[in-house]
Amino acid sequence: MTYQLYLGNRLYFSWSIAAYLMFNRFGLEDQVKTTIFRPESEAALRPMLADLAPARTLPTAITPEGAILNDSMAIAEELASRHPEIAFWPADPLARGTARALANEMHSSFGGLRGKWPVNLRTEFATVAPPEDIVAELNRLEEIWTHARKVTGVAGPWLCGDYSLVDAIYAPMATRLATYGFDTRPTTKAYVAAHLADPALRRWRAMGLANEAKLPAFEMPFEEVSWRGPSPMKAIAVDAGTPENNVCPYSGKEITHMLELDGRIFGFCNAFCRDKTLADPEAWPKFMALL
Ligand SMILES: N[C@@H](CCC(=O)N[C@@H](CS)C(=O)NCC(=O)O)C(=O)O
Repeated sequence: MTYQLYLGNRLYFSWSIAAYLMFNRFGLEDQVKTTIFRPESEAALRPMLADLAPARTLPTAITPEGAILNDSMAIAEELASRHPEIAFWPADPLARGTARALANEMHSSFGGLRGKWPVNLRTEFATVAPPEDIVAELNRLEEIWTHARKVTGVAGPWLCGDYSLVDAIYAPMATRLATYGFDTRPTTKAYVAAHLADPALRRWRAMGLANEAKLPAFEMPFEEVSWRGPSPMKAIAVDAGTPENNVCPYSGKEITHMLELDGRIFGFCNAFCRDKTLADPEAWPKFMALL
């Protein structure tokens, strides 16, 4: 069974992050073929999607039968119906209802944050004082995230127990709050930190850093500061040396590109495999197994 998944530039497209996580955080990565669109601006996207009609936005997923799911919640609910063996939603009815309520609120609300404070996985900015309309949305997020944790009694990092669709839906909001330093409220702070440390999100960001251009139309004119998530291990690209491994840890193919980490050299089958690893070595279990 293969799904086609169409997403936007990994650094800037918010709902695309959630859709990527819906497949890759829940073990469906082998059942999905992903295509990334890279418009210079959001306005330039529509003509690029002509072949996906009636879809006009990203993400869009196409089921094996050809149903076009051009909405994040449709993708979420369709995956949950099609894969009852996967815990997309919590099994407990109280947690499941709470998760669904919060996921749908994300989808229908927070227009101020979504409209004016674009997702940016490339960098973080010096803390910006949130304007008045945004303060109300930040307070609302703190309220509903605290509520979800309280009613479901969770001790772990996620909203309603184990990581579920509600967490995938809020992942781009969490990174957005980190990007502008809006993550000051206590529940928000801990929840944002959990997302920034999440290996699946770290892999998405690492692929973005490796493969996506900096696009002025998606950037804000603020001072850049270091990433608020875990600092990546320091590795550098090298042209010479003898790698410890014989084949690429991801593809098993012949080595053409190399990096150095802690004085040790490792090889990969192309620049992308090398560069996504350079961006965040710890995010890649197959590389870490090698290390
Ligand atoms: N309702 C859609 C919204 C998706 C959406 O607005 N995507 C933006 C990019 S993050 C987009 O495609 N914008 C281009 C446009 O509206 O023309 C969903 O939940 O997936």
